Amino acid sequence: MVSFSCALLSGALGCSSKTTTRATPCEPGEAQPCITAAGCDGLRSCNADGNGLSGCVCTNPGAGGASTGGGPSTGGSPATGGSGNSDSGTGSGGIAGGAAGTGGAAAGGAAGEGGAVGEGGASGADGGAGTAGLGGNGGLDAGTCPSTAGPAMVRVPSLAGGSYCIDSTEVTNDDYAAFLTAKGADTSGQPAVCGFNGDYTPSSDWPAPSMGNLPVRWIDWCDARAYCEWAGKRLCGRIGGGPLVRNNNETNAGMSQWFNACSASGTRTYPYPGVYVGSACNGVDFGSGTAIDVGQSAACEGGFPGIFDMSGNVSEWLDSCSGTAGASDVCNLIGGSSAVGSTALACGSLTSGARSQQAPTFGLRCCAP
Ligand SMILES: [Ca+2]
Ligand SMILES: [Ca+2]
Repeated sequence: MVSFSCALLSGALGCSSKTTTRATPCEPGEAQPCITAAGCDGLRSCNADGNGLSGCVCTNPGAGGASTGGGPSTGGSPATGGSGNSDSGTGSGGIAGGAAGTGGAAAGGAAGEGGAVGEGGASGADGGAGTAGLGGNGGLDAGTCPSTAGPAMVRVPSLAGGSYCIDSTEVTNDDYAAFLTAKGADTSGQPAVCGFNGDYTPSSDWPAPSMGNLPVRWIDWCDARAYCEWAGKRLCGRIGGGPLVRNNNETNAGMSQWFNACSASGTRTYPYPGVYVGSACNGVDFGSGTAIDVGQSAACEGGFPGIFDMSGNVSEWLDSCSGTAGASDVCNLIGGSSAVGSTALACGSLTSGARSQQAPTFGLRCCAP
């Protein structure tokens, strides 16, 4: 048997591991570019058993969803479309579109970007006979996101085929003030690593009158964790549950909730398509010099629709720490802040602080579940 490295060929030819000697067709969890007739830009991931690839997760809205049916066209009937629900993200119409797609070319719909915001129905209506079933999403139907407190959440697809929720914006001063009001002086119920944390109050610029929509800053890791828990959410961590492994999988789109959302499942360097745009998100080239109201820059949207300021404004705490000693553990933040430039504003840009550290560029957003 011939064995050769195909690392350099993987993008173009679909080589999916370091050698050709494997018995299985792909490596579980790995991502490969989509190649579809419907112009889908995105990725498909290897199934958990390594015996095949999932449907494509398209990141360009025009392409709708990706294939669950696959296979060559046999002239299927038009997709019937349907109604997507932009509030619940259930994308029921997307399912109809995807079903029609199975009769068409290899482009029917598992988890399309349209589905992420419940627009699957609209995309489904575009599916024509014998072409591609431009369905929305059948994969993002796992219910509504928590909405009891904090920013509205957006449901995004994971490469493994499921989905989860992430706050649409950084947590604001108003959001955080509600948490402090509800908690009062009660800091009980924290994990042992946060035993040092006897106060949830930001260490500077607080109270913050007339700055309600600015992102909360000057909070330590334990404050961020406690806020998310209070809001019925959690600090963004590993897809499927639990923390990330610090400096290991925080920028792996198949594992990291935050990075998958920012990078549109690993297909973008920044939350917006293409190369760095200094005027898009609030970094040093944006010109504000400090944090701005969350969602203020409409150009700083993505990697999935309805999510803002993943790049810049404030760096965001992750559930990713060096150990369990407590205050001295080092924990990572991601996405850069108003104080940094192009490279440090990428989705995969990590910074760090002690678990107890509070700084003017340290903020958060939450994920669920
Ligand atoms: Ca604190
Ligand atoms: Ca940010």
